[in-house]
Amino acid sequence: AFLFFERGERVENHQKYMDLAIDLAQKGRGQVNPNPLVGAVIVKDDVIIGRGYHEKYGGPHAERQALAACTQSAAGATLYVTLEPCCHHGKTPPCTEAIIDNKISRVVIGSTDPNPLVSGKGIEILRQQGITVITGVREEACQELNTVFFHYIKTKTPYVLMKYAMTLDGKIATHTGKSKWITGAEARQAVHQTRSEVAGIMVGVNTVLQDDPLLTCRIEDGKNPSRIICDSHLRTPLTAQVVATARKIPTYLATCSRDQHKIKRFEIMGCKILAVPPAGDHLNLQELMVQLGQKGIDSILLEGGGTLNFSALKSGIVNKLQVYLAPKIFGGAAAKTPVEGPGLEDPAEAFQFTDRKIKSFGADICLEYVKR
Ligand code: AOF
Ligand code: ZN
Repeated sequence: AFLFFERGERVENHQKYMDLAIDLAQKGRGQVNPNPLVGAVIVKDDVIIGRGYHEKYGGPHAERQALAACTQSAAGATLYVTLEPCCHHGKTPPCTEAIIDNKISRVVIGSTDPNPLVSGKGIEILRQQGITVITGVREEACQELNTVFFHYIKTKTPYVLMKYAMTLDGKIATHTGKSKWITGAEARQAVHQTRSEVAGIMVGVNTVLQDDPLLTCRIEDGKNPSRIICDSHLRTPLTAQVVATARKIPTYLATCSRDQHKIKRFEIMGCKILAVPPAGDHLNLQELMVQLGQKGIDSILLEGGGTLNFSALKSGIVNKLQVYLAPKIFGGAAAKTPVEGPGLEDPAEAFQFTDRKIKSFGADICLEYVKR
C-alpha cells in the first residue's frame, strides 16, 4: 500500500476519518437531490470533536453542520470532508468562510467539486488563508458517492438507471402477461429502496395499460419519486392509478400529442404535461431528459417495458443497468423480454456494459453494470 506521513500522521488515519465522513454522507441519500451527498468530521488531537452531513436539500452544508456540532473550539482542528468546500453564495453562505472563521488549520478533501461555481476555487481560497489542504483521500469512494450529482451538474440531465427483473430464460412475464412475481421479497425490497433514493421513476404507457401500477415506494419513511410516463399519443386512461393519485405524487405525462382537449383533462386531474418532440414514432428521449433536468430531476429509475427500454438504449440516455435474475424459467415464444423494439441487426452494434457488480438477494441475484 502507498504510505506517506503528514505531520507525523499516517495516511491510514486520514482514510479512517474520511470513511467516517462517507458513512455520514450516506445518511442524506434520497433527501438531498439534486444536491450532493456530503459528510464531514472534525478532529483535534486524534479525537473527533464534531460530525455532520448534508441532511436536506436547501439545508446547511455538511461542513457547517459539523462545526455546529463541535463539543469544543474547532481552532487548530482538521476538517475531513467528502467534497471540496463551497465558496459561493447559494441557498447557504460559503463554507470556506465558516472554515476560516472557526480557525480550522487543515482541511482534508475526498473529491473536488465539479460545480463550475466551486471547482478548485474552494481549495484555492483555503490555501490563500494559510490553511493546509490535502486532496484525493478516498477519492474514488467519494466520487462514487456522488455519481448522480457529478453527472447532473455536468450534463444538466438526469442519471438514468435501467432496471428489470427476469427469469433464467430472459422473460419479464409469462405469455399471458402475468409478472407477479418474478423475484422474491428481498429483491423487491431492494427495488423499493432504490425508488426512495431517485428523483424520478419512468415507465412507458404500455406498462400503465398492462399493469396499472402506482410506482410508489413502499418502505417505511420512504420518499416517492416523481412519476414519468412516456406516452407519445396520450393513451394513458384517465382512470389509471397514476392519474388518480397525481395530486399527491408529482406525475408527468411526456407526450407528442397536442390534443388540447385531452391535455386539459389530464391537467385537471393534477398531471403535468411535458410537450416533447417526436423521434420516429416515439418520443425524443434526449429532449425529455433536458426538460426533466430543468425541473431539478437528477436521477431516474427506468422500469421499462421492452419498447421503452430499447428506445432508451438506442437514444443513449441509459447510464447504469440493474438486472435482477430469478432462478426460474417461464418459456413461451410470446412471453415478453426486457428489451424489445426493433432490436439491432448485427452483434457488433450491441449496447455494451462494464464495471460488473454482483449482489445477492435471497435466491435471486442482481447484476449491476455501468453503460460503456
Ligand atoms: C450541498 N451540501 O454539504 C455541500 C455542498 O445552494 P446551496 O447553497 O445549497 O449550494 C449547493 C452547492 O454547494 C452544491 O452544488 C455543491 O457544489 C456545493 N457543496 N452542497 O448541498 C453540502 N458541501
Ligand atoms: Zn458549502
